[in-house]
Amino acid sequence: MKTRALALLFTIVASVQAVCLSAATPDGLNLLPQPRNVEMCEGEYFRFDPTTTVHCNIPQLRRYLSDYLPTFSWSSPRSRVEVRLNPSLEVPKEGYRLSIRPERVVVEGVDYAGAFYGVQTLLQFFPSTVYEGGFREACSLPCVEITDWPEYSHRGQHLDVARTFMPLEEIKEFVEHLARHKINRLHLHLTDDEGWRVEILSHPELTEVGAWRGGDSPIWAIYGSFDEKYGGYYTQAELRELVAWAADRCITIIPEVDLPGHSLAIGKVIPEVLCPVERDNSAAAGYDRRNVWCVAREENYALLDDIFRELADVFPSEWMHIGGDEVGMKQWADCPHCSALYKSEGYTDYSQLEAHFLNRVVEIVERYGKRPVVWNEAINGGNLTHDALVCGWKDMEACKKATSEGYRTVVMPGSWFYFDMRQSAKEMGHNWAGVVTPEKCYSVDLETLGFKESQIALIEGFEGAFWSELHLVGRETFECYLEYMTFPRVCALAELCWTPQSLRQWGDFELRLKAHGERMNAMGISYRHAAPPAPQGRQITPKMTVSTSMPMSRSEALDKLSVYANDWGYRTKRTCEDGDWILYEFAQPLDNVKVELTTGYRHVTRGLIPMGKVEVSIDGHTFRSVADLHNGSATIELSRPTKAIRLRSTATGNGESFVFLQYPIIHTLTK
Ligand code: TNX
Repeated sequence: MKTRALALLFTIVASVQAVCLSAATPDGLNLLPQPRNVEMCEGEYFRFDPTTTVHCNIPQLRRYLSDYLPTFSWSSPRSRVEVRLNPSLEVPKEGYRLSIRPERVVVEGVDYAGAFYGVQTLLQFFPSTVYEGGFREACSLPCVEITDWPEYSHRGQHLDVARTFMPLEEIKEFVEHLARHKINRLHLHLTDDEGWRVEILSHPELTEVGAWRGGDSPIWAIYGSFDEKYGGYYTQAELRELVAWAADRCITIIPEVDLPGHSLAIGKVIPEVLCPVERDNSAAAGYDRRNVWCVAREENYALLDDIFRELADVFPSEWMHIGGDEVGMKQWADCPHCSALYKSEGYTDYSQLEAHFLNRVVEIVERYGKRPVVWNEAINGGNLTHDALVCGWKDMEACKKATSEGYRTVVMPGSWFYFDMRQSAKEMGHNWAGVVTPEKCYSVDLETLGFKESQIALIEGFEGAFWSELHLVGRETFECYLEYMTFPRVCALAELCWTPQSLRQWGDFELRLKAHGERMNAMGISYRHAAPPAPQGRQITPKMTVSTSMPMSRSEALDKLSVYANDWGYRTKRTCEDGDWILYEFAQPLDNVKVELTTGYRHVTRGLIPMGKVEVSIDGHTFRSVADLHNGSATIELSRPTKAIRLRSTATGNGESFVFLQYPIIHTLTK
C-alpha cells in the first residue's frame, strides 16, 4: 500500500514537472543564456494558474509583459508575481534577481534592463506556449533563486539593410527575437554601394534616387535584382518607431553610415562627393566602381554635418557607426585633390588619409553628442582618435591590434561571427570566411586565442553580422532566410556575451539549445535545424566539352570545367552581352537526368548571367529553348536523349566586370 502511494506521489510530481521541464541538462531548466548563479530548492513549486496575476510597477515593462501574461498595475491579494525595480540590488548594470518560492515569485532589476532580463529568464520557466502570447494555462514553476548579470556590455547583432531592403515590420520582429536572447545592440547598416536606406530631410534625393537599384535606376543591379527596380528606405518617423520598439526591449540601435568607401549609391545621387577620377568603364559594360568620398572636398563635410545632425536626432544611441572598411585607396592616389592633400600633410600611407577623413567625421558626430564606432581598417594609419570604438571584423589579429593600441573593441571576425557565411559546405551563403557553425561562435575563448589580460579589459563584447548580399535571393529559397541564417547562431552568440567563460561548455549548451528549440518554435523563429537534404539521384560526370563566346581570363579554364574540376568556377575577361552563350556538349546523349545549371559563384549570386535562356539540342545543331535563367540559374530535367545544352544571355551587363562559369551538376533521375 505504502509503495503504491509513493508510486502515485512520484507520478504526480513527475507529471507536474513534465509540464514545465524537460530534463535535458542536469538542472533540467534549460535556461539560455545560462545565468550566473542558480540555486535550486528541491521538490517545491510555485503553482501558476489562470487566476494568478503579475504585478509590475514599471509601465514600460508592464506593457511588454502583458502580451505574455495577465498583468495588473495595482497590488491585489492575488498578485503573487511581482516585477519591480530595486536600484539598491547588489548586482552590476543590467543585473537582476529572480526568486521563485511556493508562495511568491519576485523579479527585481537593478535597472530597467535588469528587470527586463529577469522577466526573460522567468518566461523560460513557463511552457514554451507562453511565447505564443496570452498565456492562460496552469503550470508549476520550480523554486529557485537566480542572481544574474551579463559578462559583456556589448551584446550585438549587425543587420545589413543596405544590400537587401527589409520592411520595418520584419526588423521589429527580428529585434523581438534578439531581445528574448538578451542581445542589447542592433547595429543597423543603413548605407552601402547598393543603396541608401535612411531618409535625410535636408537631402531627400538620397532616398528618392539612392534607395533603388535595377530597372531604370542609376544604381547598378547586382546580387539578383536586374530588370526590376528594387529597394526601399525608412522614413525618420519609421525609424523613431523602431527605436522606441527596440528601447522597450532594451536594444539600442546603432546606425551606420558606411564612409568613406562603400559609397557608390550616394555617389550616383551626388556624383561630386566622390573623387573626380576618370576611368574606362567599357570593359565592365559601364559599371562604375568609384565609391570613395573625396577627402579634399570641403563641401563634403557640410553634407556630412547635415546627415549626422539628422541621424543624431533620430537615434538616441550614444554610438554612431561611421564605417571605415574596404576603402579603394587607389582612387585617392588618382585624385589630384586628395593626392595633393596627402602630400601637404606629409602622409606616407593612404590609411593616414582615411583616418584624416574619419577624424573629421568624428568631430561632426561628437558635435551632436555621439561617440564614433569604426571598422578595424580605420586604425591602420595610426592617426585615428582613440575616442573611437573599433569593430574588429577582418580576423582576430585585427582585434588584437586594436586592443594593443588601446582602442575599445568589439570582437566580430568573419570566421566566428559572420552569420552570412554558410552553415555547412554545400548550402547557401558566403564562404570567404569559411563555414561558421554555432559551435565555432560559441567556443571563442579570448585567453586561448592569445589575448592578454590588458587587451581583454578593452573588449566591450561580441557581435554577429548579417550581411545581406544574398538575402534577396536567399529568401526565395527559405521562408525566412534571415532567421534561418541567424538562428541558432544568435543563441550561441548570446551565451558567449552573457555567461562567464567558466560557466560555458559546448556540450551542455548543445543540450539546452535542443530544448530551447521548442521555445524558438513557439516564438515563430524559422531557425536552422539541419543541413538541407542533398538532391535526389546519383551525381554523374558524363564526358563533356565546354565552350563560350566570352573570352576567359585563364587559358585552362574551359578544359578544367570540361572535366568537372574546380567547383569555384572560372572568370571571363568581360561582362556578358546580349547573345553571349555558354555551350555544354556531351559525347553520349544525356537522358533521364536532372541538370543544375549555374552562372556566377555557386551559392553566392555574383558574376552571373542575369537574364537568359536555357536551350537544349537533340542533334547538337538545332536548339530549342526550355527554360529561363532565374538569378543566373536553372534546373532542367531531360527525358529525351540530348547532345548539348546552351545558356544564352539576353542581358547586357551584370553589375560586374566578369561572369563566372560553372560546370553543370547532373543527377540520374530515379524512376
Ligand atoms: C565584407 S565586413 C564586408 C561587407 C560584406 C561582407 C560579406 C565588412 C566591414 N565588409 O561589405 O558584405 O564582407 O560577408
